[in-house]
Amino acid sequence: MSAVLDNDRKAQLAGLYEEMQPDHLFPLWEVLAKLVVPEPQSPAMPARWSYETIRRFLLRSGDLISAEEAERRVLILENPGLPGQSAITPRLYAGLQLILPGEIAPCHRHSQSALRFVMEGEGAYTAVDGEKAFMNRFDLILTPNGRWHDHGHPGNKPMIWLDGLDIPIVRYLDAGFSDRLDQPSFPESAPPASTQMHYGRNMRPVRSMAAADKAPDVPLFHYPYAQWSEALAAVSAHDAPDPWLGHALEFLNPADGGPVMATVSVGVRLIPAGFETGLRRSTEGAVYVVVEGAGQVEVDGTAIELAAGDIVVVPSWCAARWQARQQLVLFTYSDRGVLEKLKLYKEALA
Ligand code: 1HN
Repeated sequence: MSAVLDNDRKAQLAGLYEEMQPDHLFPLWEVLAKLVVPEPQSPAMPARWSYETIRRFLLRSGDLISAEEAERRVLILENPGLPGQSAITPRLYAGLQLILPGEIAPCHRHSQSALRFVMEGEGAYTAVDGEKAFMNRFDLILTPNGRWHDHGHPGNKPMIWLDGLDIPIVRYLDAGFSDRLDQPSFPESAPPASTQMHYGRNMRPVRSMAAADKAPDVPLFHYPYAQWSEALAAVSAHDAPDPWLGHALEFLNPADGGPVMATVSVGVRLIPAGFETGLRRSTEGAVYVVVEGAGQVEVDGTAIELAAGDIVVVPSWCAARWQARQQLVLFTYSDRGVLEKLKLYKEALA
């Protein structure tokens, strides 16, 4: 409320507020300016985590609790501006998960949609509705909402991946359900990589109408590094980089050509050595993983140094500029698809 009021009216208003409080009523004019802001003022802060630091604590957790006991042995990357919210942006979650040789992370399903991005190791799998995807470094694996999923590790070295989920979105929408299966692993339903062969080559199965069953909304759940890195390298060899993004590719859901999942958009970037992007703000809140290279990102005027393995968050409407000293390859996920669907996606470029 901006008007200047005399003390008598102020006191009367204060009395009024106090009297209406038991009836759960509150005057809009006291909060309107906070509710309707001229531009986004995210409570989230730009931040960076170093992989080596997280890894050290994660391995210590591995000595103390099993994947089975923990259900998922994960350290949450908590945004310093959102304490206690299990959130890296107001709308997204990030964590690093450790699975040790011989372990199983038991089968469950939930309304939250998840991605995995492999940081280290090989030989573990994620099974989605009983189909295993064996995971290699820098592969993207999805567990779309409502699908049964378990992880197992028949290999011989610790395996660590980034989990990106839409937990805050589902919480905000009061739409969370979950179940645990009464056995640790879902019974094998298809050979490993079966869906990759059906959907991962820019093709899809065709069946006679009598035989057609309904394909899931999100059929493909494994996007191997070997494929995306080849595409990104080819694109960067031929195109001029986008002035604000560098070379940028988005992973698609082959069923509809949209973001991989309704709530999470995922992509990769390549910023050539010596390249500096323009300053860009957007309403998406985005998480970045440095896959390779070195450089910095300036966020709202503060420089954040970037080295391989670093994880960085750029909240909504923070101005970001990327600079590559050595060619930077980034993995990124955000809520852009949600904002676009809701007609709330906006960018400002300088
Ligand atoms: C989950 O299901 C996994 O399946 C990882 O690996 C992290 C964080 C919150 C809720 C569910 C997983 C999760 C999660």
